[in-house]
Amino acid sequence: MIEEKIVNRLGKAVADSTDEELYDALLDITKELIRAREETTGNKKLYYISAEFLTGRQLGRNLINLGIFKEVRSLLNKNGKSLAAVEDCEPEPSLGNGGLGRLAACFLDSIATLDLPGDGVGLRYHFGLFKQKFEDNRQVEIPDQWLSEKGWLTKTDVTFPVQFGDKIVHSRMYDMDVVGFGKGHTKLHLFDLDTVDESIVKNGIDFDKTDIEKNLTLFLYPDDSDKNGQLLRIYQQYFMVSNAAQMIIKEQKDLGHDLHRMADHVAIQINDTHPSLVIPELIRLLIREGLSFKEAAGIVTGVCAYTNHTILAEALEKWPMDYLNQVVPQLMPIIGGLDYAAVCAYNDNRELNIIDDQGRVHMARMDMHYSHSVNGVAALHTEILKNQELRPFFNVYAGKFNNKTNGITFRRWLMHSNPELTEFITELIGEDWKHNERELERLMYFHNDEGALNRLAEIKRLKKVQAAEYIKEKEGIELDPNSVFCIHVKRMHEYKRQQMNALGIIYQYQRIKAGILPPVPITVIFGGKAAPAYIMAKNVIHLILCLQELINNDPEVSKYLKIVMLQNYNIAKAEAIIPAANISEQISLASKEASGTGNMKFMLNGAVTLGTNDGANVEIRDLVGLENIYTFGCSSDEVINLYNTNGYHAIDFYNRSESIRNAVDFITSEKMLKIGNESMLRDLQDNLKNKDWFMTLLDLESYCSTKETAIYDYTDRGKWTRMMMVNIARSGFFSSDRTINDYNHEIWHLK
Ligand code: 26V
Repeated sequence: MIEEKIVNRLGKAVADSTDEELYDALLDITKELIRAREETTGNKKLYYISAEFLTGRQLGRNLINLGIFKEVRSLLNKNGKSLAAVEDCEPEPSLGNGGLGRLAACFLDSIATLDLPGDGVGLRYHFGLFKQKFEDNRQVEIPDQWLSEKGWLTKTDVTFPVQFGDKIVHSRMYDMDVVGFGKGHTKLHLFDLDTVDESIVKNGIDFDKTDIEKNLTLFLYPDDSDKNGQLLRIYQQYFMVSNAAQMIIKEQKDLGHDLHRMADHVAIQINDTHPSLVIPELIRLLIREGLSFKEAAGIVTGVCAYTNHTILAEALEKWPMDYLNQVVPQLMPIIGGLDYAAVCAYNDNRELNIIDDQGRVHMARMDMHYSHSVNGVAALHTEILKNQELRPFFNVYAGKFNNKTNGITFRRWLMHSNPELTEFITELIGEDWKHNERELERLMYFHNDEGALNRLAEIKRLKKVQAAEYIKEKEGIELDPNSVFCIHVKRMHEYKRQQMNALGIIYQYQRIKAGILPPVPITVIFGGKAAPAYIMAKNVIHLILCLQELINNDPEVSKYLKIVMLQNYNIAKAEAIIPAANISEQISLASKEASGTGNMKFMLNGAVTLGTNDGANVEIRDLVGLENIYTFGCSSDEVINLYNTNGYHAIDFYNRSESIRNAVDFITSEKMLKIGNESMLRDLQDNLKNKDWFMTLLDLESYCSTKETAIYDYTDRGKWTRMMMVNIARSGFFSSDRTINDYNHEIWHLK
């Protein structure tokens, strides 16, 4: 049937068509098949509002969820074509920046799969985050031209008026179908403005920040280092939530639901603080519909739930009142009223005020007062929220706090990215795990079975060969599949401590130079973008790229050590390399990584975690046992105590340890200065010695010695493959289907 449809559409045989033509045809056919499926409905509907949806490419995902991936693949093969090559024609939507956005995409996949009525709501950014290029060993940002005439997004006639001060703009809604695995069909609604003008972007990613009608949805997280940048962020956020709120009210009215009973029919999940203005906006609209302020505030509290994704102070948004006054004056009386009610209720406890003494509006505080649920994203993270960061709120709202440990969709992160392992697992334990991931536990029967372990090792080796080919093609760097692959991919941030991995590389380099060789050659793969204004993160990229140049071109060292920093790390690259990992680097400063989700993807693909006791690593450790993970470094309690007592001084660690000194000094050695930029490398080095806010040197020695143990163990094939099998067997807990079930049963109560 599909072959016939393709031929009809293209007017020629599959074998005579180009990959682009086949992609275009499959796009249309797949969309048709999804639309033939009824949309999931129910008495209560969820709206998942998020500034980011890092959906990744859709063709493969949709074919898997429709259950026709294999058929299409063999149809193409039969005609001398490759589905992978066809999939490669799809531009990847650039609608997210990291874990928070990818989580939202996994959640949509699970919501549809569980056949729950729930849609995503966000923005249609023309150039997304930005595209990362490396020039002169530095990150350069350019617009990501991911949008095309034809794609998965469908332009609709739906439009809402949105008021910006004394101006009214008219939105346009675009929809993407989200098809579930087996059943379910929901939507992602992305709003835009027809007047946005891509031609105002000049010199990389610069543009006039004042012209809102032309710039509103150009970029995700436009630079906010000046006032106009911050105003633009508020414009974007309000535009997103005003559209969401108007759409929700319209849908409720269309269904004939009584707005007084909205909490019975609507759940809103606020994904971090970017959508927080939905609270006052929905209250404002309900008042316009004739409800009192008090009733409206009560209803909105019953509807809304807030997820916190970070304890980093700089990411907890607070907007100056006069900025809000300029962009959304209509919300100010509401926000003032909400603050007043909260202040009265809590006896002027200033820690609980929404508006602080400096006239700044704290978004997370508004969320906590006016949501019925507040959740963290991993067990440890939720405990830290309750006992430290949000303690004053926990004291008054203990019942609102709950944990929802993150998850990932196994459809993309195993079935699509690793079909070989998928087949093998199915051979061993049957198909049931695809619908109930906890069934992977059955793999424990095979964790001492030599035949099964050998097959597992062969598959890993195959994925390494494929990844090496991919990297050769995309980055021009040759890798040895017999080396141990250590992979460290995530946003560039000091708390994630890519700089610690780089110092570990220097330590290895110096040992090789001194004639102490590792038991197996080592490959370290990095990937990640730095925020354009985050100077120190860019310096870390520079350090890694300089090390890559130095080490890969040193014939004496490169036999034992190779470095790759992937350009423009994205979902497609993640899918190509994660299945090839032996060691999953999860080395954040304990307490700072709320959860991490990459750690789960690696585990599922049979990598062993090398990590701190942070975020979901703690839950991975508890599931696999200490003998199947490598943990190191200070605990979150110790780290929090160091912060509270000002007890950490990087320079003491530098002075006390010769190996730390040697590694840090090397950053500005003659060899490095020949390759890199002196001031960037020196700033990074000074920072490590004198500030090091994220305590790199604190855990450096413990990191290097633990990594040495892991690499040594890797040479014991029996031991290592057993660890791989245990990791895969215990990963079922991290399915986003489990996470979404928990959200549904404990927060949303849909169906
Ligand atoms: C905040 C801000 C504020 C300033 C402007 C740019 C910007 C961009 C993003 C954010 C939110 C950061 C929160 C975040 O991405 N958290 C990550 O969420 C993942 C999913 O829960 C979790 O696995 C990661 O550990 C956590 O870092």
